[in-house]
Amino acid sequence: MKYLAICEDDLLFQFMRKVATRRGEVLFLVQAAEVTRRIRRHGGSSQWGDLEAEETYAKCHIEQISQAILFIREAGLRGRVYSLLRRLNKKLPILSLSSEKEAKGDQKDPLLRHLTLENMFEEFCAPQLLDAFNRQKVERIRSLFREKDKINILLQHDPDPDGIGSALALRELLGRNKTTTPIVTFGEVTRPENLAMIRLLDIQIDRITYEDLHQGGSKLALVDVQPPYFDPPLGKVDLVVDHHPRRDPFSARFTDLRTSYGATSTIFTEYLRATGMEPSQRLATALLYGIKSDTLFLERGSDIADLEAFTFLYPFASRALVTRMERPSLPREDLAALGRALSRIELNNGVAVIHMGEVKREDVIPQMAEFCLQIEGVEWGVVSGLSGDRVVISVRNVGYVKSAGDILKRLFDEIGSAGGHRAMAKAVIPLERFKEQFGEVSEKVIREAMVPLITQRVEEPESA
Ligand SMILES: [Mn+2]
Repeated sequence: MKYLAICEDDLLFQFMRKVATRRGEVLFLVQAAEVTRRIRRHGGSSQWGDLEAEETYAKCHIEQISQAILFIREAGLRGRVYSLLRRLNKKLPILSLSSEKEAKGDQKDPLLRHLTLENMFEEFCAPQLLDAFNRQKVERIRSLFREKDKINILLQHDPDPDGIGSALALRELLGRNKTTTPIVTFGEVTRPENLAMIRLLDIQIDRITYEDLHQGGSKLALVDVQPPYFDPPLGKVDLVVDHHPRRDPFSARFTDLRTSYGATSTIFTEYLRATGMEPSQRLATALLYGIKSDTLFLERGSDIADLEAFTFLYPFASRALVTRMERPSLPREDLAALGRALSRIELNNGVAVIHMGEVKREDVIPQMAEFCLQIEGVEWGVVSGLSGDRVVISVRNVGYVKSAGDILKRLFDEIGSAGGHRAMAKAVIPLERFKEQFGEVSEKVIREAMVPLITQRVEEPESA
């Protein structure tokens, strides 16, 4: 493709420099020798001459030009140059850039297109403005912390990929490491995909207590969550970057809330871009996965910004790793236990109960519970296993039934820790306590304890 850009000065060249070199050859035809020299000095190709003279276009080999771009602000001159071009080449597509919506009299020419400066501004300048905005935010974030500060990056109770990716990015933007800037939570990562993510990307998430949070004057940064989420209150918060709506008021030294965004990782991707930082494969993969999982692959509540961030990250990220996170692998050591459990699976009222015995990796338990929901007729998956000296029970259901969290709490809260929500819950009980209460750990015991509660609770709405 060969373009001829006809302009009064080198402004268009400044705009088009990158596009020009990427899209093919652009010859800038201008009126003054000085402008031609300036363009050439910056690596562009340019000629000068009288824009209204036929021989100027002969010198430019107009017959070899595939498209002309007109950028002449003076309407009279623009009209005359357009007419001349059209006379010289009837088939030449012409793009006319002007501040007016459309010049009169040209509407009949199907090979003439108008683009207003307004549109150009949007195309060329809007990303720049956003970059400047983001750069300013990053400067502000960097100024919040002194070199000797320890910073805790706090995530919600069950950290998800968006929070984890954002935390990594914040640490990167600050040029810090996991010792001075740990990623912390009061809870723990439980979902198999998220466990796969931190394992595959080697991300450390530490459990912290309220007492330790501000210990030694540590600073506090919240990503993908806001202070009112926490109870008891957190005390002094230095930074909040999030995309959830602000439900309750809070104060922090720095806040960047973008509620139209589908993911906090999108905000951090923009920060990185604006500062010209190329993300490592690890960071790009984490952010990409954060955006992908928070927006259900750019469907739910996503914004054009999410799509742009995703597109930016994609070449840096590892698709193979993302695939492995989405389909967490089952450890070979635990396959035998799984196989045995599956072969004798029994269903009572849509409840599948499996006891896996000892497992090498605890996350196979929730993975298995989730898998149960794929079995025909199953509405509840209850899977238990022994991990060290703890009994771990994971429950999943199809969602429109009574709360899994409530049931586990009722059964096990006294002797261990139990909780979760409607569709997903977990209990962890010290083996000794479990034995004191139930005698032994077996499928039968767990089935007898749980199934009545589940079925009773499921039937409640009907009798009500
Ligand atoms: Mn999020």
